[in-house]
Amino acid sequence: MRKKIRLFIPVVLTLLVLLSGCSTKVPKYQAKKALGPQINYTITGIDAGAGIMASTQKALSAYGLAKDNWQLQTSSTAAMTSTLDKAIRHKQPIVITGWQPHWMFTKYPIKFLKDPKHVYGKSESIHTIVRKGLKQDQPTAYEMLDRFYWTPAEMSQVMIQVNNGKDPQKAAQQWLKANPKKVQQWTKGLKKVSGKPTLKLTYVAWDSEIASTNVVAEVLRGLGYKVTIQAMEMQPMWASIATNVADAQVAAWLPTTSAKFYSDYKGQFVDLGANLKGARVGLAVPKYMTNINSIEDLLKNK
Ligand code: PBE
Repeated sequence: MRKKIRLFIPVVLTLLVLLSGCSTKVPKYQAKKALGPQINYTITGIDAGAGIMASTQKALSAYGLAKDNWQLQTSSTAAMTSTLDKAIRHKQPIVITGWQPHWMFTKYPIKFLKDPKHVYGKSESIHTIVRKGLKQDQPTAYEMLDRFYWTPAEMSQVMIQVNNGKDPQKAAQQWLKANPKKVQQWTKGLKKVSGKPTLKLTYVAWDSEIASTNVVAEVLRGLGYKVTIQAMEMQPMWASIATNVADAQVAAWLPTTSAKFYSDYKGQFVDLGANLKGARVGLAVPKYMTNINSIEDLLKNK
């Protein structure tokens, strides 16, 4: 008897959890109804400091969405992608702040919304930004950083490994081992430095920047440097380069996403140009939201 009860309790509890889950479930996406009320006029965003959040605030006013009750919810990349995951499993409506390169576009069937007013810019590049004086102080590191350039597909290979749980440094080491031609391009003719000079790279812990920063750090270590990498918010990252506290960052999404910091710190850093071209930033929705293809489609009377 006792044994039976012991078995019974977990079964009942599981059923209760399942049932309560059913009753609170957000309905599936209803293509024939206005989208706003289905999701409380809410765009699911990421961390407050991100450029995509500032751009989305601009989009809210540029497209008249703010007047239409729309709001942007601050969270984090991890929280946003898990909310997206849940919505997609239940075919629920959702609007997120999305960008590429990122594994969200390979893992989930999502699409960018058209941005006819180009609030998010047409296309973004990721630039390498170094401190003033690095060229004189550490010409080898400067040269390598100046050459560093890869494609969204290459960056994604590292990002996916990290998303699958691999340690970022290990993922970077393995990628470099598998891509000797790239390493060759970035380091050809550069002599290993002696005396283990130190270098500090700063970054924001977005998946893309975790990948690129670790790859660059490993290459510089191979050239004889003692490299530390430090994650921080976007504003301190730009400040760290401007005040010579750090040597370089490879995380500047331009011309739109990091525009504020680029102009705030203008003249206090050296822009080595794009290390990746073809990045993209905007709003995104699951592909099953077939009626929603442009930011303008979020409006009530659309
Ligand atoms: N992101 C990813 C960043 C840049 C890299 C698009 C989330 C942002 O500032 O919005």
